[in-house]
Amino acid sequence: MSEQDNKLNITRRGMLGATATGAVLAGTGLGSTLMTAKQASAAANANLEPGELDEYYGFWSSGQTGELRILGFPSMRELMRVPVFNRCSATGWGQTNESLKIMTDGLLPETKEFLAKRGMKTYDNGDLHHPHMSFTDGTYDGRYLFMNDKANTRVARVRCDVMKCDKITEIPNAKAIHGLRPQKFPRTGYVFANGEDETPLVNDGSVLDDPSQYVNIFTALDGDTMEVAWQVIVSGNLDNTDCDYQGKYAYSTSYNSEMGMNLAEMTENELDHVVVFNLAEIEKGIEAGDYQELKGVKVLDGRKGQNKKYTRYIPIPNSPHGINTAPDGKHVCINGKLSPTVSIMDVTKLDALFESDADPRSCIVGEPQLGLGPLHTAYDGQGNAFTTLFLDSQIVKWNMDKAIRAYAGEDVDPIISKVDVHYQPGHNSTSMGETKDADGKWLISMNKFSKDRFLNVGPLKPENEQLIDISSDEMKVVHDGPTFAEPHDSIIVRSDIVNPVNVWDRNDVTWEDARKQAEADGIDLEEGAEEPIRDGNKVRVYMTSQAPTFSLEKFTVKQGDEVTIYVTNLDDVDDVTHGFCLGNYGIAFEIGPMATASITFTADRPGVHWFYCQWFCHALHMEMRGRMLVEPQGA
Ligand code: CUK
Ligand code: CUA
Repeated sequence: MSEQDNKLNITRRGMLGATATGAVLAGTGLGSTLMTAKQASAAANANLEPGELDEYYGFWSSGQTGELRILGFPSMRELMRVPVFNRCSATGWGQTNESLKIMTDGLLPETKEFLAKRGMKTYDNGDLHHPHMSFTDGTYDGRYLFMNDKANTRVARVRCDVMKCDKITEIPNAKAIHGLRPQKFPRTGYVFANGEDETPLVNDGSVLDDPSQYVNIFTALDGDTMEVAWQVIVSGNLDNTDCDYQGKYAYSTSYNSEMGMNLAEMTENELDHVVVFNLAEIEKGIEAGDYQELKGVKVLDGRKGQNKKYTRYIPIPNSPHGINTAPDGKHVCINGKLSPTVSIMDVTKLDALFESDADPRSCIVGEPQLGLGPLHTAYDGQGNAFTTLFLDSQIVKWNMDKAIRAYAGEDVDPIISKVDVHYQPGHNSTSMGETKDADGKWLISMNKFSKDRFLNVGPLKPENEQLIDISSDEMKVVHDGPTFAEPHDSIIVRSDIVNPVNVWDRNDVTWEDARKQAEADGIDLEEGAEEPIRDGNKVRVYMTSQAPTFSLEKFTVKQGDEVTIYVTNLDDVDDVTHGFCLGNYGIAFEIGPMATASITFTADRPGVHWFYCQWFCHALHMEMRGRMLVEPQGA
């Protein structure tokens, strides 16, 4: 669509929508008082006509579900679920050799051993809070999405060309990766990841109930290789993290500066802190050899009181949670959680902290009181900030410049307006809001409780994600979106930045191992083989799929054989995905257009076993099936 078509389309949609909304409201007699024309037209744009496409992609985490979700935004239509740390019945994620390679390659040797004893190859669960896209020059570049697993201390990457996870790295030495952000400038670059839970640095049981010997770990990964670049030991539990637009600093909120082990101890201090990481100094420290090597990673000491140039600790009230860099490239909001304040940090004042040992609080230039339970802040790119108030169940819109002037003594009120949300918001996100291209159109409030907002589905309720029009000072809730457990965070990315392919490239690395094995067997993956290749008790079955048939209508193996089935989908056609489901063997997976997928299992059930295509692909989809004949042992 040309830009002009796009404009025309939006105008037409806006006008039609506004008329329709107006008519409905006129019937209630409330039309003019409830909505301004501008708001009505924005609301209409959120409800797309059938066939219309969204202006943004939304990338959503899913908390303890462990997957990434893709939404069309602002329609809030869920478009796709991308399995990452979880298992997926539809796609075979966690079953296919290709996905297992991704899920296991980056595990620590000790974890592989621990899991093997439980008969597992990888963890079954994950807790994915923070999805963020790779950056170039301060804005999204459409290459990758990075995300954390708090449950099992991992960081994963999703390729934006195919929207599949391609790397998962378990982080050594740290525990419970929580806050995560990619480097904004000059590019990603580093991916910063916070270890939330404190443990002994060498956690082998030699130190147990002696919290004085516990530490926390901040990790920088290389976003290109997904290997750990370095780690820094810090004091206090690391919560959320962000970084500047200059490529000089990363910073993490830290609650529990007390290093307490229970609630009373953890919340004793009025002030906790933000830890600032000086990237250049850390790199110099590594070059100078000022580190210890632990589990193959260079670990520097950045604890409080070390007086080294790696870190600075800035006192912040009280158990701060979210930390968000503003699109102005200068200010950072630190959300007080137990304090009704948000602290504004000026990144241009950080150099002085490291160079002259200035008072750490000298970089705080504003600290407005906004309401109860500030957790996260988003931006409109016009100098305004939007902060979630968990306890007040509100979003507050406020002006950063006014907050800074008020802190300097001027009599100005930074608060512009508040809107009720339903209920208890955690994260919020604005369109392009965590980049220098924040556009100030939409805000999503990710509310932890929905209570009475939807039909009752039993004691476990969905969450409620509310779409808010922020194009004027008065914020307007225009849509309620129920979601299953438990997205924490989201990003909203202009659709022109994300350009996935429709069909896989046959040279994709995903099935490199399958390709090598086929070559060794003298088989072309794209041709398949008429008979299984036998190699002792290992049997390899190569087939292709083309709607509505598999290239093999049957194959024979022996009971006890270790069977690997490779399926290559030759349908070079948009949206023709096939599936391979082997009945009563617990086997099922997806094969995208022009992809290869494979699975390995022991054929320990003799008899006739049907396999079928489990992805509706053709009018004769039901007929797309075949038999695996398993000869009984000793036959
Ligand atoms: S944390 Cu969940 S509401 Cu894990 Cu991003 Cu703040
Ligand atoms: Cu192939 Cu259904």
